[in-house]
Amino acid sequence: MSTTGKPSRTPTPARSDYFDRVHDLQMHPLWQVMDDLMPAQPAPKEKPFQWKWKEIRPLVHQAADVVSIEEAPRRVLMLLNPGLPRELAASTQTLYAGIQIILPGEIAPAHRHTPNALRFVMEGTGAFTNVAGEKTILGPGDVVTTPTWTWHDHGNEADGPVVWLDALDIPLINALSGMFYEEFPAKHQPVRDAANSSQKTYGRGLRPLGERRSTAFSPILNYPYAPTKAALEALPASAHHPSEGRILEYVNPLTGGPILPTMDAYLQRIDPGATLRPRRRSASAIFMGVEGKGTLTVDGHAFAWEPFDVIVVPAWAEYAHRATGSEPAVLFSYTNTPTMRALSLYREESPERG
Ligand code: GTQ
Repeated sequence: MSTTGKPSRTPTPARSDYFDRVHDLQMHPLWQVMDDLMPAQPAPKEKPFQWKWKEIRPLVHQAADVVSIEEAPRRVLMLLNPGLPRELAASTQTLYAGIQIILPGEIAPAHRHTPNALRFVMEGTGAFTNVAGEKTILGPGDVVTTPTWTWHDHGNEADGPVVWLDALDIPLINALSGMFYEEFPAKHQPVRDAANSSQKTYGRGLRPLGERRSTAFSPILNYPYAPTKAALEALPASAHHPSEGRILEYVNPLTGGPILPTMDAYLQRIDPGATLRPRRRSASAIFMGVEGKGTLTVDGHAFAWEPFDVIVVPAWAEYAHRATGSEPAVLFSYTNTPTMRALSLYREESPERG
C-alpha cells in the first residue's frame, strides 16, 4: 500500500523487461523519480555542520611545516561538507570555505580565476593582498574582495603568520562549467594604485565623475574591521533584525547591492543573553564566530560556537541565534543570496510567524 495515497507501481516481469530496454537506451522513467526531483521544498545535500577552531587550528598551522609555499602556492585546508562528494570542494552545494596560512616572507603568486572570492582575516597583522593592482595591508577582521577574473597575489611582510578564511563560489562555478584559470607571468603583479585607494575613494558615499566601472562587484578592496564594528555599535534599535540582531551587509557602494555577483557578506552583533527568532531562507550560508560566544541552532543541531568556529546553514534549514556569553556575540557570514535572487529563487520566512 502506498502511504501517499498514490497507486503503487507493482513490479512485474513485463515491466522489468521494459525498464531494462529503457535503461539500455540511456533513458529513465520520470515517474519513478519525480518526487525526488521535485520535492515540495529545497532538499539540499549539504548537512548542518560545524568546524571547531580549537580542533582545526593546530592542523592549519602545521600545514606550514608539511608543505612549502613553493609546493602549495595556496596553502589552504578546505572545509568539506560531510553530505557532499569531496571532489566538489564544497561546504554547501554552491559555497566553498577554506582556511589559508601564509608565513612571513612567503609569496602566494599571482593568478586569476572566474570564481569570486572574499577573505575574512582571522589571525595576524601585516600580510598583504594585491587585487587588480591595488595592494592592501590586512588586519584581523578585515574583509577583502577578489572579484571574478581579477589578478591577485598575497604576501606576508610582517613577522608572524597570517591566517584567513577564504570564501569562494567554486562549487557553483564548476556546476555551471564556468571555470577559467590563469597564472600571472611573474610572482607578483605590479602595484598600480596607492594602498587602500578604493576604500578611501568609494567608502564614503562618493564616486569619481565619469567612471564606467563594472557594477557587478564592489570597487572596494578592503572593508576594515574597526569602522564596520563601529557602524554595528551605532545601528539604531529600529534597524535591528528579529532573527539576526544588529546586522550590516558589506555592500557595493555603486549599487547598494551585494559585494560580489554570486555571494553577499555580513557582520552581525547579538546582545549578550539574547535569543533571536528562528528564520530560514532558500540561500545557503556559512557563519564564522568572531567575538564572544553563542549557539547557532540549525535544523535542531545546537552548535555552541566560539571565535573562528565555522558553521554551515544549508538552504532552507531553520536556524536561530543565541548569544551565550556576557559579551556581545559577533559573527561574520556569507551566503549565495545574490545568485538565488538573480534566478528568482530567493525566499525566506520566519517559521514562528508562518
Ligand atoms: O587565495 O587565490 O582557498 O585561488 C582557493 C582558491 C584560495 C586564493 C582558495 C584560491 C585561493
